Amino acid sequence: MPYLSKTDPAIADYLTKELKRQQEVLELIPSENIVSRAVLEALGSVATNKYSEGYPGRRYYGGNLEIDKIESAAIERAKQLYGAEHVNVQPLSGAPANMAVYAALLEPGDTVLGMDLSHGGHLTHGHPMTVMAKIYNFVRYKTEPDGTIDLDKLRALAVAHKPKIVLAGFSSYTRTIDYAGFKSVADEIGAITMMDMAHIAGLIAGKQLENPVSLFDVVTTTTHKTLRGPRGGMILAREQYAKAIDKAVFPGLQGGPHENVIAAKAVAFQEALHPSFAEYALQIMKNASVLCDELRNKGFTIAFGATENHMILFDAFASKGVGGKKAERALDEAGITVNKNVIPDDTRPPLDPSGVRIGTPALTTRGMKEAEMRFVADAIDRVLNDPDNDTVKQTVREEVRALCARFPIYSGLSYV
Ligand code: DSN
Repeated sequence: MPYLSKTDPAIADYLTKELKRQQEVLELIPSENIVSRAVLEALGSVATNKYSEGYPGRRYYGGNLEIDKIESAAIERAKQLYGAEHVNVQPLSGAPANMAVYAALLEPGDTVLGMDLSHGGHLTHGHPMTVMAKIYNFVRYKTEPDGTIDLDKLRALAVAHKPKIVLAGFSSYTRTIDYAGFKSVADEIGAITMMDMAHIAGLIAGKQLENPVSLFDVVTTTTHKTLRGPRGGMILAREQYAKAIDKAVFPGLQGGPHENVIAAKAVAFQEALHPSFAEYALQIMKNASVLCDELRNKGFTIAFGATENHMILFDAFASKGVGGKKAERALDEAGITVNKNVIPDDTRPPLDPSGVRIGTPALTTRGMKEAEMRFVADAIDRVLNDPDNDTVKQTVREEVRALCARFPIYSGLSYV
């Protein structure tokens, strides 16, 4: 990239260092991944220059002939991937996608039944700090001590509060969801079913987890987690909700869509349609299962009891007497990137919670398998047994660097 380093050496330098960081650390944040060079190319393409308010064939700007083809390809590929009746690829990310669904299907004051944040739900599922919680009435369900969701308790809440939407989905829950059970609860009270599959969209596309699209009315997602596309959002819905959802996205909430991102979504969807993506999704889950077992064997307390997806949440404070904030920093210093996270009904503050959330999508993209997961569990254990010990962190750092060199990413990519 000779242009950037000439015109803006400061940004080129930051990007060079960020590239090196990504190449040399173990990326364990479960909502992050490593996109292909083709996705990067589409993101950095000339489509970034174009305004295209509206939808393919119905734009408020001229010059959208090719952009229409790009957005239509993204829509068609997503439909094929998930068997959806209607797809909107314009949401800028997951939160805007969820907001658009609420705006499309609810009136202010209507009730949504969603998952409590500390039990795995997302901020946009009703956390009191969000704007959505000021507009709509969120009632929140929790998980059981064994990590499951009790459908009888869900039903009791639904009957008592009559939500207009029953919302499944999560950002830190590690078990599977009984979609048929959720739907039967929603059907009993005539509610709309909505699933936020952001975390597991790639595992569903890769046919390793059940696809909620045919059963649920509306499904939202991001495109950058297990699905391994650009940062962005998407809504899949039954045809009967198509018009309302499209109107809520534009002009309801957003202006011009980011067509370079939509081009990159199309590229990622094509990659996910390839049979090799199913192998990738399967390996993500095998890796998570081994990592979880290894950590449990080393005495880590696993929240929700197990993992049935790509993600593991462990109680660092109960396991090692180390709070999430300190654990995150110590692991960072050892070249292992994780994020601190609340555990169910956490009594510690959100910025220094008890938990640490990890996942295997990025390591699996690098080609790492079960043997490498055993090393990762051991490295995490060594660091958290002695988080102030610089020698341990330095030793792990060197081992991590050597491991990453065996599984290179973005070879040849340069910003100078
Ligand atoms: N912030 C995302 C995550 O890390 O899971 C959810 O939106």
